[in-house]
Amino acid sequence: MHRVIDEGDLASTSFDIEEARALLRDMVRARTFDDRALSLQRRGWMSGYPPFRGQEASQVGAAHAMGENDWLVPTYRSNAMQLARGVPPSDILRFRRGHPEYHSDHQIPIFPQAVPIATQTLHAVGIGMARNYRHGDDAHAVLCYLGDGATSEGDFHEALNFAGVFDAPVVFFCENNHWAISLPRNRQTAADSIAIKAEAYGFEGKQVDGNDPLAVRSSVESALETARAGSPILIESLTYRQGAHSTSDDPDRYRDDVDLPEWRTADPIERFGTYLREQDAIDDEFIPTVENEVRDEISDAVSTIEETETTDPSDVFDFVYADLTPRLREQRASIQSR
Ligand SMILES: Cc1ncc(C[n+]2csc(CCOP(=O)(O)OP(=O)(O)O)c2C)c(N)n1
Repeated sequence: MHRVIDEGDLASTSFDIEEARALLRDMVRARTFDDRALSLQRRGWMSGYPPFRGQEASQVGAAHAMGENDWLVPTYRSNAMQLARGVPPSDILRFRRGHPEYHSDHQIPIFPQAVPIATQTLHAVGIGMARNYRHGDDAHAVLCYLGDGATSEGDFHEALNFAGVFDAPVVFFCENNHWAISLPRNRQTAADSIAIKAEAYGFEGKQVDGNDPLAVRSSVESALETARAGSPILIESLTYRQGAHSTSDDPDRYRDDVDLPEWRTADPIERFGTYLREQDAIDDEFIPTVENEVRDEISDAVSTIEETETTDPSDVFDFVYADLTPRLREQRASIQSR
């Protein structure tokens, strides 16, 4: 298990100061995006949003470990990771406004966000197996994001089993944020950890302090090397979902005081920011400056989307049924007559 870096100084780690600053910058950028997305949802700009507050170190640390050619297989919760990987905020906002495709011309190897739980684990193994068939080399690995709740789905077990048997170069990056909507981690599995599950499929599983971006980055970097060399691996990143599951959820209904050690629930930005200030790696202006830049970036994205959007509300009827049911036909007609 990678421990929290709480003593010694940055110079004694393998991280240079610029990289440490870049990690903090991307964490602050992600949080500023998250806050803004929540307020946009509250004013009806998009129908729903799943916040990731508290999980920035875990996601940004993992994104920073990825090589240019590594595939990212994300979910609805991994927006911090996608931003840090280079997906423009405007693409994520557009997606949440109902546009299924990313529109920018960026060339990042990335799958669409999965919303059905754990289905993406099978897609990730498929990408990994395709790499083996096509190249048989160590060109790239696949990083597959999933939540703790996904580990109870059959797809998860099928994916890990196939990955083990077919040497799929996949890092299963399980972000254990301790909740699957209202279900706490201790009701998700009776196993001591999620990482231990990898053993049943014949490969390594490890835990990392998901609130420490340096630890996550280092852990994922070595996992990606393992995967590129032909062995899957499971990482359980221990973090905490500070907010609601989504904008349709009220966590006060199912959780009171947090019964977890402080290192697990500590705010990752406060913690890493304090650490970098103590190391004289940043000054007091660093975080507010990033926040202001990102607020401007998102305001521009929102204006551009509003100016260029061509959504027709009746599109929602087009992609589920080949033949609409009578009731849905009526609803579509009613929207079109407005
Ligand atoms: C196959 C499937 N079953 C149920 C749901 C409803 N659902 C949405 S999120 C969620 C909980 C997922 O929890 P976890 O995997 O821990 O991820 P987190 O939301 O905490 O990131 C559930 C059950 C779904 N989206 N897909």
